[in-house]
Amino acid sequence: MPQDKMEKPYLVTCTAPVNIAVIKYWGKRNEELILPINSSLSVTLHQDQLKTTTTVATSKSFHEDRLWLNGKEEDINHPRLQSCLREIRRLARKRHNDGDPDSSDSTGLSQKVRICSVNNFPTAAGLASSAAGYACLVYSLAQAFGVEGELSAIARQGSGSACRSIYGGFVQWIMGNKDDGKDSLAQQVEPETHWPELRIFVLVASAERKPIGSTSGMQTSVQTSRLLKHRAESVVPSRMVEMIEAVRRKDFPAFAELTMKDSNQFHATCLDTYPPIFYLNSVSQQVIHLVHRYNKYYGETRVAYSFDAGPNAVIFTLQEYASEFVRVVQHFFPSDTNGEGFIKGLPVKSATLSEELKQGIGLEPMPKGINYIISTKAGPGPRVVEDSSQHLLSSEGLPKKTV
Ligand code: 2P0
Repeated sequence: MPQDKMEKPYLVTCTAPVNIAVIKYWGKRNEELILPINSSLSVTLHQDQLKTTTTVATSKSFHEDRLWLNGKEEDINHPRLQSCLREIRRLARKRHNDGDPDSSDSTGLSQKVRICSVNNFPTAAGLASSAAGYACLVYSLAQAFGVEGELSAIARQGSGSACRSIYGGFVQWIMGNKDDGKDSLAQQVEPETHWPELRIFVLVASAERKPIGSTSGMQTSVQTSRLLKHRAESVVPSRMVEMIEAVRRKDFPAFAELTMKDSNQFHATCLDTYPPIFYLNSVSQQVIHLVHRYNKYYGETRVAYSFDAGPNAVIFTLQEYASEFVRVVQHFFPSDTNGEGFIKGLPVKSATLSEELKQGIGLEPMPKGINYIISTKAGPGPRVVEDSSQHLLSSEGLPKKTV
């Protein structure tokens, strides 16, 4: 082969999901290895609605590693990205040295990579884009380098919450106690098929960048909040046990109450941080009131909310209550686009609201408080995309025009 002839790259494309924690991770005991101060538990959201897609290309002709995110070339020398690349290459080398005949050949191991990644939702809108992003990166690199096995500890080194996006359904991140982090791993508690009646709605209040990123926010919390220390040591361990039980039993009221209490305590630790951190806004507060008044009206817990490092609410409910509650949201957050386009994702049946229910809730409507709703459910973990027309990189290893 002539020197200047480009060797066609090997391409692999994967997708990975977003996850929403119902027992929150907030605070690290080791910044570099990303080891948390408490365990956490999340629900993986369905990729039909929210996902990251990543293509990894390898070729002998590439002279350097390169990265494109949402259509823009980015610096590949980001320390966390480098940790993930280094760990995958280490595992691939180990597999090769152990003599696995299916592993990449030694020339494959030294090849440079090109990575191209896109989200189908706004980045940094508080929708855990780093979780889906790093889970997808690590899963795709593992495919490209022929690495199998435990990937959550590698994804964790990209972004803590990313380790939970390596699995579908209900997932716990066990904090571990080793200094090297080898026991700080994600584990599936139940698969996505376990609780088909569970419905999830993301109420998108704002698509703006969050004011304080999670990484620096949780650093300040660890340094200044005694409430966070109390939470990690004395609250979360028993909550994890109760939450796992509630999920296993499909006990919605128990699941819902723990979810709301844990979200509230996370935001309380943000307020206990000095200087304080505010992620909730007036729309978030209205959603909290709405959920509690709705549950009170029926005299049982039918709906729960959870908020991450931003003002968007994630609503959990059961299929039988879903259409009425969405109508309630539309009534109390009237919007210009209240009809077509307001609800994206899984269809929601129409429902009528009684005057009694509206009056029972008794809140002042907040026009345009919510931009749109993403209607979804629990979903599976990362997947390989078999259709080669879906690669984000061309056969020359450059982003396709559509990316
Ligand atoms: C969680 N969050 O458990 C919590 C709840 C936000 C609130 O994990 O520094 O982006 O990359 O490990 O994972 C957000 O933090 O932070 C987060 P790093 P990450 O989902």
